[in-house]
Amino acid sequence: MKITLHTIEMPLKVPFQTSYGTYYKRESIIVEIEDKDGAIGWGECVAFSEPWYTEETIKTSYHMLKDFFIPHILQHHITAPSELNRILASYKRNNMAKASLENALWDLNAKRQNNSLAALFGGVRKEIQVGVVVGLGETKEMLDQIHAYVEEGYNRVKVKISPDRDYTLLKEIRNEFPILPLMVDANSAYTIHDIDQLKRLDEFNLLMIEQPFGDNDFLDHRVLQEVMETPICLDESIHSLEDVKVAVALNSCQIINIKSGRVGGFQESIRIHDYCKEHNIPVWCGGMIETGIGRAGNIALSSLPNFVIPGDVSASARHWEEDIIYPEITLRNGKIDVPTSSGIGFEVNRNQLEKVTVYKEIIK
Ligand code: OSB
Ligand code: MG
Repeated sequence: MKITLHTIEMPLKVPFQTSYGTYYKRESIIVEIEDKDGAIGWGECVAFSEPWYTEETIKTSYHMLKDFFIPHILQHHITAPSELNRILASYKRNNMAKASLENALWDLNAKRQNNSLAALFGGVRKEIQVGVVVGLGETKEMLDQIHAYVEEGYNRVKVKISPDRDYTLLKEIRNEFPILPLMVDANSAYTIHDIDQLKRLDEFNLLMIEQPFGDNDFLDHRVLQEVMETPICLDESIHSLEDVKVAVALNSCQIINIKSGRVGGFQESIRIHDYCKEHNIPVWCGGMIETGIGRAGNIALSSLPNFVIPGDVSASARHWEEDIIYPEITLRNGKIDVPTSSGIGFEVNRNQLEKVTVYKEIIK
């Protein structure tokens, strides 16, 4: 097995502002695994350049992959993706680095079996409903963006909020879009002291509010959910099935956002999906401003039965002038087709990958 890490850098079409700060470009690590027969699997590390969303960064992930995870799997000849998370459990956390490797192994295994990733996961949908995220900005700009996305066919819009941009902004959005399926994401910008301010958002008939409080604040989220009608969805709080069990037991939320990077790979994502299905907790697939490689995995995951809410799985053109896969991901009647060809179901555009690569290394 030969494993290559491609560190890439892609400019975002439009800077993306969250309550953490503004993302101008996307640095990312693309993991390429080639087996002895020349079959190739692809994975994408979704850590960001700064440790805002979780503690991982592109550099810490690179260190984990190069110095621990890849040497470990090469030395022990590990090829089964479903086993990887358990095998690497003695290395603490660093879930995004683990996921990039595991997900590449899933793609490789699917291709070896000539099966699609969605089929391997037990997916049931031929197409998935999709949503899109609008970052913070001038209200007028945000309204224009929402108009354009609704026009393109997106059937759910998520808007980033923060304590100084919530009620008035949502009032204006609701005036223009009274029945649009709308939700908000606070990215941990509030604390328990803001409960009264958050309760006012109930009047906007939001699908959910995502991660109002910090990632460890299971108890505070429970207190908020007791007094707020809008369902709470947890994103940053969920790193494993264990976290989901705590959230469900405490009634900290009613909905879970699954991101394979945050939970350490597709296998843990499927376990969470299954648990939530059993406990009547709807799930949806989050986004990490991925290239088409990461997004392709998100599409396959979203084909599972309990992904009942449109996710942040937008088209290639949402963030990129040119994606590194072909065909690019596009909407058809507000939906994305789940590929049936083998693996992630898209080809990697080697030319484009080379163009955006800043550093390439084979790890032994
Ligand atoms: O909370 O979902 C989030 C982007 C950066 C950091 C956190 C989040 C996001 C998104 C994803 O909202 C948007 C996308 O992938 O298009
Ligand atoms: Mg979020």
